[in-house]
Amino acid sequence: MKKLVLMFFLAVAGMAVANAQTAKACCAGKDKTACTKEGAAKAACCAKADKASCAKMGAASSDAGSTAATASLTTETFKVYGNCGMCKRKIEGALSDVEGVQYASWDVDSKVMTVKYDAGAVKLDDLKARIAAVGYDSETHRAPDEVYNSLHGCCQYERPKG
Ligand SMILES: [Cu+2]
Repeated sequence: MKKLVLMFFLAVAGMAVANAQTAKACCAGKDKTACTKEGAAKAACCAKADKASCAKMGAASSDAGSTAATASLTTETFKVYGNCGMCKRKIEGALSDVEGVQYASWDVDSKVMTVKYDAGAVKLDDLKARIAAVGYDSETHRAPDEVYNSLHGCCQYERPKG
């Protein structure tokens, strides 16, 4: 129990340090994207060095930890065979814990998978292989027959030739 409390305090302290560094970069003018404030507001930011008066811009503000990753996301769309909402959960679930994947969505009607990912962390081939591993074919990656055969009856989509 004591360990948990200690970890909590360390996490809070860590966030405070990160905020202070953001404000410092802003004040020094090193990181122009780190501070949206000008003039008096910027002076207040520098004096207080807190995140409320020195905000980071855009998507970076929501998650300071992934600032670098959000800078270079690749978006790809490709067809994944499937039938229903249950398929959708499995297909998207195959990518939910993959490092580097920021977004994964499969459209039941069009069968189009859209992924946004960090190409430096994971390759499109790996993503398609993971989807195939849970039973779903794409044009380039075929699911193992035994996995396909174990899908729920309503999910056994018409497979592409091959
Ligand atoms: Cu299904």
